[in-house]
Amino acid sequence: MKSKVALITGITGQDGSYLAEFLINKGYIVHGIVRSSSSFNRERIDHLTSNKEIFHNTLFLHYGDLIDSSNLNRILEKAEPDEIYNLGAQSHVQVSFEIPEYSAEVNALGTIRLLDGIRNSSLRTKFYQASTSELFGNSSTSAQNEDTNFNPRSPYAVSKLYAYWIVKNYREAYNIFASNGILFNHESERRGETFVTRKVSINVSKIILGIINKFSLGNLDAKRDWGYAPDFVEGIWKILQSDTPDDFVLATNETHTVREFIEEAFIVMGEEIIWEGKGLDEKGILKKTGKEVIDIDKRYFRPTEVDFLLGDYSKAKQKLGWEPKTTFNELVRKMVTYDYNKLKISTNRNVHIFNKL
Ligand code: NAP
Ligand code: G4F
Repeated sequence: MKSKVALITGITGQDGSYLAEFLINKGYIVHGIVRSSSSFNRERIDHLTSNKEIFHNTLFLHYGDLIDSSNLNRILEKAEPDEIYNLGAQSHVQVSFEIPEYSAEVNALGTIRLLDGIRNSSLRTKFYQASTSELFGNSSTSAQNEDTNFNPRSPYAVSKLYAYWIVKNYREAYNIFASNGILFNHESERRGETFVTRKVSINVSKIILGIINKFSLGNLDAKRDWGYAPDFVEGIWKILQSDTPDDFVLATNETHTVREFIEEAFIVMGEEIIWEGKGLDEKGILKKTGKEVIDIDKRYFRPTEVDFLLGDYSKAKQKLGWEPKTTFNELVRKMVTYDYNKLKISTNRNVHIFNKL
């Protein structure tokens, strides 16, 4: 039987790298779009590209960018995908306040460039759009589902709202199989290092290893519904295996503050953190030693914040048979253990080299 062909934008990112692995294991031929860069930006797919068997037969990389339609059209023509996963994005909420126009260019217009490429071709491809719980903003203090109102609170969220609606419009207007996955936060050992969970797992590990004394954070009271990226990647694939195109929330239906994530990260390392002070003067202190390990820096606060996210994934459970598998505590443990072990190995190596000098 002929293998299915998938095209992934954002293949070098957290989700793109897990999805590439997932699809290759399912027997797909995978094409991925990578951005040209002066330094190496394929670390997350290195294990795939360094496997000759995979790199010669099942994984094909193309230079490209979501801001370049002629290139995207050429890639569509060359790859002839059965499924397109549009995961590429300027995905950092805080950064989107600094580069709002670029964020819209990539996230909003990038999506229409792909959809229009499909519309103007003879391709009968399915299209997945990486929509986000950021669309909800502060619209609801109870669990959010596919019927909850949107109230985007950042240039990132507004750019993703355009993408969400243009997917629905092209589905209705041109009968394109296009679906939105409205995904709540999902994290992993491959999470970008400037997102709060990974920032915490790396810096807690560094503190325990004595590499740094303390680090700074912003709003500790924001609540997020945090899941594990590999679980969510399976849901992304299931969304496109459905008979009809539709929009689905993927979440864990549990919410935790940034503060709780930090507390759990220290627990994994056998430490307890206590909090002293208020607002910008708040400090995180290790109970055993009284050492200050966290302070607050106003640079990390956003002009407009999303205070509360909690997802109701009942529709995905019922229609796709999808459920998250990894609990909050397991997620924190996986991330902290990974970073601690990785840093420990490199610290030992550095000490070894230093001792030899
Ligand atoms: P990520 O790690 O930041 O990866 C983003 C990917 O997009 C990277 O491969 C990046 O390439 C690529 N990219 C950036 N600008 C591009 C451009 N102009 N043209 C083509 N590619 C470009 O993001 P993620 O966490 O995997 O998330 C995947 C998608 O899901 C994103 O669209 C994100 O907005 C959305 N989402 C994520 C979450 C979450 O919690 N992770 C939740 C909801 C929705 P480089 O490697 O070259 O930078
Ligand atoms: O980790 P974050 O930067 O993720 P955020 O803003 O929730 O966005 C992520 O999830 C979205 C889905 O809901 C995706 F669409 C999006 O692409 C991205 O993957 O921040 C989480 C929370 C925020 O409330 C932020 O204010 O953590 C708070 N925070 C506190 N201190 C911090 C920091 N965030 C970051 N990045 N860095 C800090 O020092």
